[in-house]
Amino acid sequence: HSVGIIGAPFSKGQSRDGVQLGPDLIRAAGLVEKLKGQGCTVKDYGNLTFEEVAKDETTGRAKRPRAVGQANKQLSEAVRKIKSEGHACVMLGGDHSLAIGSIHGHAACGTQLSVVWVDAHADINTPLTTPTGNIHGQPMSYLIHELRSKIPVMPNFSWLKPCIAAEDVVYIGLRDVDPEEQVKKPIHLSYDIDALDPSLAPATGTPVVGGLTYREGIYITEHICQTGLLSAVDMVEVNPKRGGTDNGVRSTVDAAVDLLLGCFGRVREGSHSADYKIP
Ligand code: DIR
Ligand code: MN
Ligand code: MN
Ligand code: MN
Repeated sequence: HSVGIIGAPFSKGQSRDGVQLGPDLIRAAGLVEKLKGQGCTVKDYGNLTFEEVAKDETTGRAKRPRAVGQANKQLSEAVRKIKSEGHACVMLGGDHSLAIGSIHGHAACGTQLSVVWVDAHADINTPLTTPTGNIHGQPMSYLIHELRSKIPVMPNFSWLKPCIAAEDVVYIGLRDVDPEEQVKKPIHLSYDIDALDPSLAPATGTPVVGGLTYREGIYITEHICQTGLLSAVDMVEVNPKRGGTDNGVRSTVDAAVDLLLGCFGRVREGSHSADYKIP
């Protein structure tokens, strides 16, 4: 696998401080070295930088639309570039509003995508119906063709056009686990760490009891790897300020790294040599 990594230290799609630390934390846990150790070629494109937006009033109920729109425009362009250079793209978040730009940039390569959304939450509220106003609970609504008429005009979102068909979205982890259906299109895997059980991944802004086990969480990545169709991955919502203890933070970050390794060929049966090839 040839992997391109882009960090997006952005938190304004929700209200809790800390999730912007995710990209550097996941790197510090050895992601690049471990991917190389299992035979991947890795290019790290570094972190995006985001400018402050002075006045950012709500649109409908959606909070901080200008900051979120601008950050996702930058991310979309970065992902598009990484895909055009031939890599599987890994986007390290940051909060889940970043799936807007990540999926849009991936889709800009021209192929119809399928999206596998692994999350405790569906993240398909619209800016008018959201109960919290947080855009990390809304990204799917901006991306799906069928919901276009439900989305108002928003500042810094004019670049965004829906690019996913509703029938091409698979949800996993909505506290009702289904193995994903057969998909033939390139896969965009969007992994919210809160899909995992909080006992395993407590360092996240909105933990919900009854989540995926380590085994279930990793199984999804291994299965998707084996399809040979994985084209981009988001790993989002790791927040070291919400973990409670150092151990809680460590286990969350380690889980994020293991999920990404599973995406790119690691198998739990043990360590094969670096030149081991996924059949
Ligand atoms: C909630 C929380 N449904 C919202 N969403 C989260 O704000 O719309 N998504 N945390 O991952
Ligand atoms: Mn989410
Ligand atoms: Mn979630
Ligand atoms: Mn593979």
